[in-house]
This record gives sequence, structure tokens and C-alpha cells, in this order.
Amino acid sequence: PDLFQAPDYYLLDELLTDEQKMVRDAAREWVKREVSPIIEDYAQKAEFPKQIIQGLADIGAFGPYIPEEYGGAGLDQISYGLIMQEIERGDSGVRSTASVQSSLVMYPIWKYGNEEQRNKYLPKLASGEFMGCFGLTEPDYGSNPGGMVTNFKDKGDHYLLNGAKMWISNAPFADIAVVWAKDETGRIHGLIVERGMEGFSTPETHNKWSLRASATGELIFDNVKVPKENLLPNKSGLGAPLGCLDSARYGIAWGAIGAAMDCYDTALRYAKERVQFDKPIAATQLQQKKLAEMITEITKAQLLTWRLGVLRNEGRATSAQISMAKRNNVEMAINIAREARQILGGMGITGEYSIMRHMMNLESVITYEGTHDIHLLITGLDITGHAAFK
Ligand code: TGC
Ligand code: FAD
Repeated sequence: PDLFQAPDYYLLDELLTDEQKMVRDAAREWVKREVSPIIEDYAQKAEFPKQIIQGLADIGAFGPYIPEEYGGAGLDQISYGLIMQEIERGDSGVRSTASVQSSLVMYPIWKYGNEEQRNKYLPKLASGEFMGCFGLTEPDYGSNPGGMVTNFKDKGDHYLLNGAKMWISNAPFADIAVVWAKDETGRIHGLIVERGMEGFSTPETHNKWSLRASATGELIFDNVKVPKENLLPNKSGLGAPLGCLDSARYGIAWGAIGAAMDCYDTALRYAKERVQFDKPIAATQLQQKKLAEMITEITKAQLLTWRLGVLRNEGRATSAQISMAKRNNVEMAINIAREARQILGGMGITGEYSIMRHMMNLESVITYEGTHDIHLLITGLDITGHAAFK
């Protein structure tokens, strides 16, 4: 009863299995106990709370759907989504850390790596002993990663890697980086770069107004000698990193619902308690309009995302379907954060409440993993057959 009141207007819990509910409730309880009490302070300090890494591993947030033989939690896609929802109810930056570790580092090693690489890295990533990051974006190539200039040359017994990535979540403290770079023919491959390799540095990006509790940085490669066994052998081409993004974007679709739920829940409680003109502001039509529209949008997003989860479990979800859910849900959440902030009046701009932090975080979420525009253009391409971004 002390848990956060998660809106479930259409009785969606009835669509979840006992295991899915158990996983979600464990994540919810952990976020409430370990994340919510400290996260505002860390966001204000612009610091990632490293002490929660063990807890994230314990709730299965590192590799929820990676098979147990590699240390993952071996869960289904809806359980994965529900974990992301609960973490992002706490903070989008913490969810970012889990998304990157699971879908952008463990996923490519699992799917595109060989057995040796899986055994070497996955159990340590699942337990949080190793933290990873994913380097796709470059200073001159964000929405268009296919243009990347980071490259490697075959030097016989090793590869020589040069280039730079920017806006990389977890980079400042990551032990390993999954880096996308072109070979001498211009073909994109994934390489595992380890901290400590000569010529590899990860300067931190400062002065962010968004995702402040997540560490963001650059990856600089200055003639880094990468052992040949660190190349991911089983997939190359732009489709390889984009395949990882499908998995992360799906998790973000769920995560955004969590941020929206927290804003709605906070605004509803506040509106019932806050009295102006001798009555609770919740008794005014204007505030009811805001709250009623919020629960409607959350409910629509929950149904869309649950269905997407079923399709993912069946291996039938398309990339375009994932783009639609990421785009819809993040916009839904950012709109709810803005309306909820207003319901709290002046209190809404303070760190006493989570809403302003969610609102600012969501400015990153609507931009990373494909901007809001790019996801619209992916839907446009899917329904018309014309790629408008080219
Ligand atoms: P295009 O020619 O369309 O495609 C190239 C190849 O990729 C295949 N493909 C996909 N494969 C798997 N999943 C997908 N979603 C795929 N989309 C496309 C495609 O079939 C093709 O394969 P092949 O075999 O024919 O070569 O590529 P394009 O250059 O025209 O670009 C398409 C576009 C614009 C949609 C794509 O570049 C894109 O999605 N851009 C956005 C970039 C982006 O999302 N970056 C994210 C960086 S990572 C990040 O932000 C992490 S934040 C994490 C956190 O902190 O939580
Ligand atoms: P640009 O691509 O330059 O876009 C600028 C504007 O132009 C946007 O509004 C965009 O929608 C629009 N635009 C671009 N192309 C078109 C077009 N064809 N038609 C119409 N409009 C267009 N990347 C990683 O690789 N790993 C990470 O871990 C990671 N973490 C991140 C963490 C944070 C906090 C942030 C902010 C970003 C992160 N990113 C990461 C990078 C992120 O994926 C990129 O910022 C994003 O893909 C957009 O690229 P860009 O910033 O270069 O914007």
C-alpha cells in the first residue's frame, strides 16, 4: 500500500502473468527504496549514483532478456519493459544506464559476438562488475550514423582504431565500449574497446540541463590498438547497430510510461490536497481536464506498448512499430510532465517534487535513440515507401 500508485485504468494487470507482475513489483519496490530518496540530490549534483549498480543488477535490469546461461535474467520482453517502466518512474537517467548496459552492450555481444566473447563479457555485465557504453553518434553524424568517419585499419595482428564519438551515456565510467567503426572498405563493424587501451579516453560532458544523474561523455580513439578477437564477427553493416536500437527503443517506450505515471500520480495527489478559493484545485474543471487527459493518454500508451510486447515475444514486432511506440510515448510523457508541472504551481519548479526533473530528462529521451522527427520519418517511410530523410 505504501508503493507508488500506478495507474491501471483499463485493468491491464489482468493481461500480465504472475512472473511479469512479480518482476515489476520487485523493481517498483527497489526504486521506491533505493532510487527515489537519493536521485534528486544526484541530479542536482550532476552525478551518477554508482552505489545503485548492484541493485540494478539484482532486479534483473542488466540483461533482462539475455539467457541465464550468460548471467542474464532470462525474462520475456514484457517483463523487460516493466522493469524499464519502473526504473524510469524513478529517473530517465537511471533507466538510460540500464538500457545501454542491456540493449546496447549486452545485446550486440550476445547477438553478434562469438561464444568466447559472450562468456568473457556477459556474466560480468549482468552482475554490474563491468559497465558498458555504446558509441554510434559522432560530432558530425547524429541522425545519420551511416556517414560515420571513425575507422579501423587491419595491421596484421591487430586493428588500429581512430575517430571520436560524442553524447555517449555511461562513457565516463564504462569499463568497455561497443564501438561502431568503418573498415577499409567502408563497411561498419562493432568492436569491443576496453578502458586502459592506449590512446582511448572518455572525457565527460558537463553543463547538461537534462539527464543530470546520468554520466555522458565522448569516446576518443587516437591510434588505439584493438586485438582482433575484439571484433564482433556475426553481423556487420548499419543494420547491426540499428538492430540494437530496436531493443533499446522498445524499452524506452515502456520507460516513458513510467515517467508519465510518476508525474500524473504526483499531480493528482497534489491537486486533491491543494486548496485555493476554499476548495481543492482538483475540484476545478480546468485541473480535471488536465488530469483526465493524462490518464487517458497513459492508458492508450499502456495498451499500445503491451501489444508491442506481445509482438516482440512472438518475434513479430517491426522496427517501424517500435518507432511509433517510442515516439508516441515519449511525447505523451513530456506533455504530461509539462501539464503536471503547472498543476503544482510554484512548487512544481522545485526539487521537492520529481516533475521538473522528469520534464528536463525527457528532453534527452525525445532526442536520443532517434529524434522525434526521425521516428516520424520512419513511420512515413513504412507507410509510403519513400525515405524522406535522404
Ligand atoms: P537504411 O539504408 O534505411 O538502413 C541501413 C541498413 O539497416 C537496416 N535497418 C535496420 N535494421 C535493424 N533495425 C532497424 N531499426 C533498422 N533500420 C534499418 C536496413 O534494412 C539496412 O540493411 P541493409 O542490409 O539493406 O544494409 O539506413 P539510413 O542510413 O537511410 O538510415 C535510416 C535511419 C535514419 C532510420 C537511421 O539511420 C536511424 O535510425 N537514425 C537515428 C540514429 C539513432 O537512433 N541514433 C541513436 C544513437 S544511440 C543512442 O542514442 C543511445 S541513448 C541511450 C540511453 O542513454 O538510453
Ligand atoms: P541532429 O541529427 O543534428 O539533428 C538536429 C535536428 O535536425 C533534430 O531536430 C533532428 O530531428 C533534425 N533532423 C535531422 N535529420 C533530419 C531530416 N532528414 N529531416 C528532418 N529533420 C531532421 N548516442 C550514442 O551513440 N550512444 C549513446 O549512449 C548516446 N547517449 C546520449 C545521451 C544523451 C543525453 C543525448 C542527448 C544523446 C545521446 N546520444 C547517444 C546521441 C543521440 O542519439 C543523438 O543526439 C541523436 O541521434 C540526434 O543526433 P544529433 O544530436 O546529432 O542531432
